[in-house]
Amino acid sequence: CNNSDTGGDGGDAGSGNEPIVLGFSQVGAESGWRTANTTSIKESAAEAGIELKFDDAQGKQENQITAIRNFIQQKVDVIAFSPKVETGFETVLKEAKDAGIPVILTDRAVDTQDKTLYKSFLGSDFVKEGRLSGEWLVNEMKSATGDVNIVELQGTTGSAPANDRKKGFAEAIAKDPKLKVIASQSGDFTRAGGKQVMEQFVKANPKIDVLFAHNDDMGLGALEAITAAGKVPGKDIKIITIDAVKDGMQALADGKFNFIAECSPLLGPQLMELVKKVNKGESVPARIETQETTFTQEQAKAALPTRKY
Ligand code: GZL
Repeated sequence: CNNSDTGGDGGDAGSGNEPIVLGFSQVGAESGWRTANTTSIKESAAEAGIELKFDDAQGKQENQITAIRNFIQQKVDVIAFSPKVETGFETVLKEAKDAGIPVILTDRAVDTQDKTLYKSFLGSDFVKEGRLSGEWLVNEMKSATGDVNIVELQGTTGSAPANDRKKGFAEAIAKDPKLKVIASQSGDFTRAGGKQVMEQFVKANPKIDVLFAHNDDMGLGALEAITAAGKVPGKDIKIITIDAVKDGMQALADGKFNFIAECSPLLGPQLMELVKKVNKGESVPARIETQETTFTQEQAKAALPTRKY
């Protein structure tokens, strides 16, 4: 039962007999990061003995809203989800609150004033990831002469990672006026999107010195466009990405990428601990940030053999 239920048809999970029922709405399967995140959630639920109702929204916000409504109808004990975009979830979150079902946000945040609509946010500081990416570039280019032309592949339009990574990166590179973002467009966090937009960037901009991609997958897609244009990735065009999934780390180790800021998808274990606490009505931190690091080419070579995802 959830923390306000008195043993209704939500089962009496509180007595420890019935498993806790968790409804989880996932964004989709757009990237290697997302796949690793889904695996972490499913495996952790099984290990924790939590009954998981998992819905893949296939990249559509309306499917997430429908899934959350279904979870409410099914009277699950706890709802968790990764909101595709920051806005448009307030109504359904109010419905969950009115139904007495606690909600946990994972990975991405919603932009709401009403902080009572969810119990906790578990995920990364995306502004910091963007800032670390920009700081690396400022240092890398400190002795460069003349303008450094940067193109930016943004993540999904309206998503917290896209908004915040862009913000953090821009703040960091503002320290050096020769660093200029000459083009910035969403590739929707996918390889196909990264390739397609980078093809346009290369056509329209004869001098590109740096690509900043909001995730590895768009950077990997962009590699095809860069080599097709006869340029050497990692040398003619330096590439900075975020996530540090295996394929991205391999590209970094191979010298095709130059720097990656890590964003951990392994949120499952911490999520299940939060679910148990919230189900018992225990108080939990409003925000829990994951521990992350950054990688250079040499660090990627050293880390690859033991990389979990
Ligand atoms: C970040 C996550 C982003 C990843 C992308 O926490 O929301 O979505 O950086 C993924 O790879 O698609």
